[in-house]
Amino acid sequence: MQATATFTDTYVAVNQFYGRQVQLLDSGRFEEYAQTFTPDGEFQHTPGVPPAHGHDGIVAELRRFDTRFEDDPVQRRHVFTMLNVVPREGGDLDVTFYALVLTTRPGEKQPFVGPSCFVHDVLAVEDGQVRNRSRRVGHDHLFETH
Ligand code: SDN
Repeated sequence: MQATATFTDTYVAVNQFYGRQVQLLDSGRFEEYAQTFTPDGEFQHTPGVPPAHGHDGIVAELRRFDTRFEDDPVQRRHVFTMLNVVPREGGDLDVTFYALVLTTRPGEKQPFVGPSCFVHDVLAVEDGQVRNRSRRVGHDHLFETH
């Protein structure tokens, strides 16, 4: 992205970033997913689970979470929608959006849907590169306020 990026440029860049990022996550490429965060990036995917910090911490947390599917092969897809991109003074972006997790099991045409999530990201845009400084995922069924 250029220094003179319009809001439309920014919105498109954020969408493209999320498309790449979520496909890394859903294909189990956790190292590459972690690299989409800044080196000191913070990631909390579930309220009550301590946030992971840094690339190694994020990979470790995703591997830990993934062990629940060791004997239960699934294809998970995180579907992001309703992006609300709010630029901050200084160039970071506050982004809030909805995320639905679809879980499909072999031979089952109908996916399981859930959790339904409300996500708050802080994105850094540096040298045209978008990265997460932080990601906090709220789960609707826990009925917490955002
Ligand atoms: O990266 C995300 C996630 C995410 O990683 C999640 C994980 O498990 C690993 C971006 C946006 C939303 C999410 C949501 C989740 C849900 C969470 C817990 C679960 O699936 O039970």
